[in-house]
Amino acid sequence: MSDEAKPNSEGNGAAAVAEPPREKLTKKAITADHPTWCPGCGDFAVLASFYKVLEKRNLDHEKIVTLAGIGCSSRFPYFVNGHGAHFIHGRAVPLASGISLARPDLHVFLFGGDGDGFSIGGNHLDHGARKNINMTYFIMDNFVYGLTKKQTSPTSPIGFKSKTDPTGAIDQPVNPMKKLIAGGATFIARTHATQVKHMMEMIERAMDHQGFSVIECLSECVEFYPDVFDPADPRKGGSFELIQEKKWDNTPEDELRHDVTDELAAYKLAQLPFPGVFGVFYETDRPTKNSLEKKWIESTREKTGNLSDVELLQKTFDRMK
Ligand SMILES: Cc1ncc(C[n+]2csc(CCOP(=O)(O)OP(=O)(O)O)c2C)c(N)n1
Ligand code: SF4
Ligand SMILES: [Mg+2]
Repeated sequence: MSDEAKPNSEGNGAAAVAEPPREKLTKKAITADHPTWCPGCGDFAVLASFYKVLEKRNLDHEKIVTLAGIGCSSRFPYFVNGHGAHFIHGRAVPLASGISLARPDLHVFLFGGDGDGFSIGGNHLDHGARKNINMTYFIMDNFVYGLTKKQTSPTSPIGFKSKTDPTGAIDQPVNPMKKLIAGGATFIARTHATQVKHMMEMIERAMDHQGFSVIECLSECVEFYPDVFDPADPRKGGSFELIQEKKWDNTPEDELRHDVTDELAAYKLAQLPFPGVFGVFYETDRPTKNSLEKKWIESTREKTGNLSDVELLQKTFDRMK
């Protein structure tokens, strides 16, 4: 994990200019439209946690970008006063990748649902992960397609009755943690929308990570799949079991704790039956595409005599004459 916040360590090379003192970023400043989710929807708590993190970390307002695909959860950017876009269903990772690579100085946050991320966008998720493109992707998993009013999603459990499976789902669901580990994501965590403190901690750790960081958050759809996450909610009689991470303190109890850099140990945690455990499953340092591409552009510039983009374009046109 890097000590620096994501965008600044791989900035776009612009010369530093002294800036006037800034006003502190407040929830009021970040709040846009009133959320249109159903009363009680888990997504409200995700939004509240995100506001709190932005406020706490006092990010530069003009550098905050929130992006999303399509779904109830993907309405997220409407409710954040900042740069944002609500893009095509499942295609938010490519959009975020382009923005992240072109503007490494920005904080790129991506929000979406289980359908958007694991179904139609499943392939994009894998490629964003393997390329390790700098962004923080928050997946609000409610085990159902909410916006389109209750179809089976890739995370719906076997037996779930929906409009597409009136007699109960028969297909093996996706295991998000396993998919993300296999895909090559370099920061993978899991949280629950009823646990605001934990959600905030996961968002902060994800945004401090250099690379493709993903958080799966169990966020209840009270309309089409109520109470499904109660087994992990202590207020509803469930248990919210946290991953105990290694402290590397040479104590016997540390032997039993989880090493977040151990891929196989992460798989074992992902294998636990529902509702499983919560926290950071996996984190590794791998060069980001942002940094590799930057090096490649710089070395190409050097080889071409440090010409500007326009000069290079002109040279190409001249060659074609
Ligand atoms: C290309 C395309 N296919 C299908 C749809 C219809 N559609 C919109 S949202 C959605 C699924 C939403 O589910 P999810 O991503 O889990 O979000 P939720 O509403 O549950 O938060 C679907 C199938 C669409 N808008 N575009
Ligand atoms: S339909 Fe479900 S996911 Fe969509 S806003 Fe309502 S409770 Fe939330
Ligand atoms: Mg969903």
